[in-house]
Amino acid sequence: MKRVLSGIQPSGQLTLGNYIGALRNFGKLQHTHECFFMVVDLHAVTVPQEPAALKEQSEAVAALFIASGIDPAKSNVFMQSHVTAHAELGWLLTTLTYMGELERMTQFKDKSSGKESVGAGLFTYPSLMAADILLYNADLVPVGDDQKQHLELTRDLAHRFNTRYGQTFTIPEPYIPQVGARIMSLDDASKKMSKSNPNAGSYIAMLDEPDVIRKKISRAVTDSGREVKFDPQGKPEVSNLISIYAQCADMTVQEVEAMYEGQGYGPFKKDLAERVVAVLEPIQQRYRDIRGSGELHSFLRQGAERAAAAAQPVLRQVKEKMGFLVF
Ligand code: AQP
Repeated sequence: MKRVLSGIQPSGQLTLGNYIGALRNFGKLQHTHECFFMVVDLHAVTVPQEPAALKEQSEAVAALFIASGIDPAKSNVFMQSHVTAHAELGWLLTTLTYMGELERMTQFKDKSSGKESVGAGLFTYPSLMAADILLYNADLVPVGDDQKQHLELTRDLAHRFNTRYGQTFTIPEPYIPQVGARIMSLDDASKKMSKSNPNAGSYIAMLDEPDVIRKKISRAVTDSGREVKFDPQGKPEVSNLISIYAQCADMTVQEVEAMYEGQGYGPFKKDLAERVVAVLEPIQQRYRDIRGSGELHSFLRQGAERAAAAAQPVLRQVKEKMGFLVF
C-alpha cells in the first residue's frame, strides 16, 4: 500500500478551507492507502501562540480529524511533537537547505511582511515540513494549492540527500484537489481563507454555530452585479462562493451557475449557507461526542507509538549515512 502523509497546524480554529482543501480528502484516502495524519504543533509555534490556546486547539484539531471521517484504528493520527524524530530530522535537513531556497517561499514572505521581528522558525519551517514527510517515506502528500512550493522543496531536499549520501528517501508527489484547492477569504477574495486571520468574519470555522455560518455568508463580500457566474478573474468573490457551494453540494460549478441563473445573489447565498451547515453540522455532532468520550488521548498515544515505530529506523539510517556515531 502506498503511504500518505499530511498535517494541519493547531494555529487557530480549523476553517472550511482546511476541510475542503485537506481534511475531506484525508478520510477518502485511508481506504486505499496507509495514512499518517498529524497535528503539526511544532509548526504552529513558528508564530507566537498562547499556551492554553495551543493546548485546546491541538485537541480540537485532533478531534476534528476523527470527526471528519479519519478512523484512528485504521490511520495513524498523532501529535507531531510526540514523535521526537521530526525535530531531529528537521534539524538535519535544515543543514542541507540553502538560504536562497527559503527566501523564495511565498508563505514566508506573506507571514513575515509588515512584521517588525520574525522568528527564525518561520523561515526554516519548510525544512521541518520536509522532515515530516520524508521520515515516513510518504508517496503522496494531500495538500491545498498553497503548500505546493513547500512540497517542491521537500522533493529537492530528498534528491539532494539521495545524491549526496545514497538512495534513502522516496520522492513524494503532491495530491492537490482539482476544485477547492484554494478557498478564499469571505472579506477579500485575493487572500486564502485562513484560520489565523484576526477577522473571524473572513472565515467559516468548522465549529461555527449554524446561525453564525448563516450570518457570515450573508455578509460575505460580493460585487455590484447580480449574476451568479463563475469567473475567477472578473468576479473573484462570487466565484469563490460558487466553489464552496459546488464542494459542499457535490456539484460542478456549471451546475451551480445553471441553478441560479437570473436569480441574483440573495437566494444563492441563502442556499449556500444551508449547504455549508448541512456539511458541518454532522461533523460538529461527532466532534462533541469524541471530546466528551475521553478517548482522544488514548487514540493519540497509540498513533504516536505507531508513527515513532515507522520513523525511528529511517532517522537511524539517515544518521548512519551522514556519519553520526550510531550504536
Ligand atoms: N483556504 C484554503 N483552501 C484550501 N486548502 C487550505 N488549506 C489551508 N487553508 C486552505 C490546507 O489545509 C491544510 C492545513 O493547513 P495548515 O493549517 O497546516 O496551514 P495553512 O495552509 O497555513 O492553513 P491556514 O488555515 O492558513 O493556517 P494559518 O492561518 O495558521 O497559516 C494544508 O494542506 C493547506 O493546504
